[in-house]
Amino acid sequence: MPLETPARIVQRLTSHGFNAEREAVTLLANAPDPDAAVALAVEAAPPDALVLRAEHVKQALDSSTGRPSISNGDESHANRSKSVDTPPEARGSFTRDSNPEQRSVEITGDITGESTGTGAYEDFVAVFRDRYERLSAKLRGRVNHRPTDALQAMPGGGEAGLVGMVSDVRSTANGHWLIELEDTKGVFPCLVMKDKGIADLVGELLLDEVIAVDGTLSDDGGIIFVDSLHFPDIPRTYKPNTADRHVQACLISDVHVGSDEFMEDAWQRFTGWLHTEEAEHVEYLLIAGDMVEGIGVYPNQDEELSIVDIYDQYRAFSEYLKEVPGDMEIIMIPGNHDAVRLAEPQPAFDEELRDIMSAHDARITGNPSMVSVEGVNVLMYHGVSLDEVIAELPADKASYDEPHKAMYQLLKKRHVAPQYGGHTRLAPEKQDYLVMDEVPDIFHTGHVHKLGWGMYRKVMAVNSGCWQAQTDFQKSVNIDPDSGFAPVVDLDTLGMTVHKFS
Ligand code: D5M
Ligand code: FE
Ligand code: ZN
Repeated sequence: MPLETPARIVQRLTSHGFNAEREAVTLLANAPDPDAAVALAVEAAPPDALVLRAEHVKQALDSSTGRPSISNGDESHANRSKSVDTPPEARGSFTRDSNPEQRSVEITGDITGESTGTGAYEDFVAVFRDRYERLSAKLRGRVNHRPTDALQAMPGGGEAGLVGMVSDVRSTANGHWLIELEDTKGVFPCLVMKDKGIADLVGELLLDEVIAVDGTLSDDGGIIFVDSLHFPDIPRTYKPNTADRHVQACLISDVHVGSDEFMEDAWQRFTGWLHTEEAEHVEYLLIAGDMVEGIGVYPNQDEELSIVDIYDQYRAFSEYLKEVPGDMEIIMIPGNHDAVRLAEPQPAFDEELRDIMSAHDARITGNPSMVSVEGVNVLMYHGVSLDEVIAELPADKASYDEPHKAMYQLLKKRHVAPQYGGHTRLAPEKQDYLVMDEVPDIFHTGHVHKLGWGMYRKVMAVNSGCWQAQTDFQKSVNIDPDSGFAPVVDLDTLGMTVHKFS
C-alpha cells in the first residue's frame, strides 16, 4: 500500500475535524474509490465524534453498497455479523491486533499540582538538601565516609572518605585538581593528583552534583588525597524491565509548530506512515517537549514565526496531533518553548492548553516525568541541561553529534540537571524532583535537535531529533539539526529502529 494514500486520507479527515483510528484509515485506503469513501464516512459519522472509528467507516461503506445499515439496535450484534461478512472494500487490508485492554501507562514523579516552592531562599536550601540526602544515600555504602566536621577533627595521615556536593573544581599551579566537596556540615578540599588514573574523571564533574571520594588525609589533616572517586551511577547489574508482548513506542520531541521552519510535509509523511501496516505495533507516541515554537523564547525569534499567537500555535499543533492514529496512546511533557514556567521541574500544560489539545486524548504530564509503559519505565525529560553538559564536558564525553553520551553523564550522576545556573533554571521546591531516584529502562530527551541513541549499562538513552529545519540562529552557530526522524523502540527487547521522513 503506497504511503501517499493513508497520509492523504488522514489529512482529509483532519480537515473535517476528525482524528481517526488506524483501522478506519486502512478501510478507507482500500476502498475502490478512497476519496468517495472518505466523503461517505465523514457524512455518516456521528456529529459529535472526535475520533472516526472503523465501525463508522464500515457502516458508511455498507450503507453505500446496499448492505443492511445499522440502526440503533444491538450494536455488538451488528458488529459481529459485519466482521463475518467482510465488505469487499476491506479485502487486502490488515487487521490490527492492538489490544487497548493490554495497554498500561502509569505516571510517577510528576510535579504538576505538587509545587510548593515560594521562591524563598529557604526553598533553595531545601531543594539542595533533599538532593544531597537522596543522592548521598546511593553512595554511602561505597566509601568509609565521615561528615566534614568529623574529618576536620581527625588527625592527619589516616584513611578518609567523604560524600559531598561538588562546590568547586580548579586546577592547582602544579596541574593537579582541587575539588571542594560540601555536605550538611561544611566544605572539605580533596586533591586529585594529575598522574592518577582517576584524573580523567575530574573532567566529567559538574558543579552541584553529588559524588563520593576515598583516600588519605594529609599529615596536617587539612585535605584528602583522593584514591578513588564514585558517582551514584546505574548499578552494573541493572536488569531492565521489558513488555510482555511485542509492542513499540515512538519517541519524538521538538515539533515546533508555529515556526517558519516547522516541517509540515515530513510530519504528514510520519503520521501517514503511522496508519500503515509497517507501524501496526507502534501503539505509543511519546513527545518530550517543545510542541510549539512559542513566543519570546530567544531574541529575534519573532522574525521566524508563521503563527504569532501562542494559543493559535497550540490550536495548530492540536490539528497536527489529530493526524496521529486515534487508537495510539500519546504521552507528552512540556519543553522550554512551551507555555508553562521555564524553571524545572516544569508542571504539565494547564487546563486552557489541555482544552485546546483535547481532540486526541493525550496524557499530559510534567517535565521530567517517569512513565511506566507496559512495565517499561521511561524517564521523559526535555533536555535543557544537555546544553550545559555539552558545554562543560570534553567533546569525547558529550557533544551535539552524540547527544546520547551527554545523556549517559546524566544517568551516571542520577540527576537530569545537575548544574544549577547557566542554561538550566531550577525552581526552588521542598523536594528535588530532578533526582533520578529509580533507574529508568529508557531515558528519553530532546531539545538539542540531534538524533542519538545508545545503551548505558542496559539503559536505552534516546535523544529524539526534531521536526524543525535549521533556524537562522542554528545556522549562525553551526547546529545542523536532525529533522524528520522517528525513533521506534521495541518495548519487549528495547531494540531500536529509526524511520526517516524528511
Ligand atoms: O533549542 C535547540 C538547540 O539550539 C538547543 O541546543 C539550544 C540551541 N539554541 C537554539 N536557539 C538558541 C539561542 N537563540 N540561543 C542559545 N541557544 C539556542 P530549542 O530551545 O529546542 O529550540
Ligand atoms: Fe526544541
Ligand atoms: Zn528545547
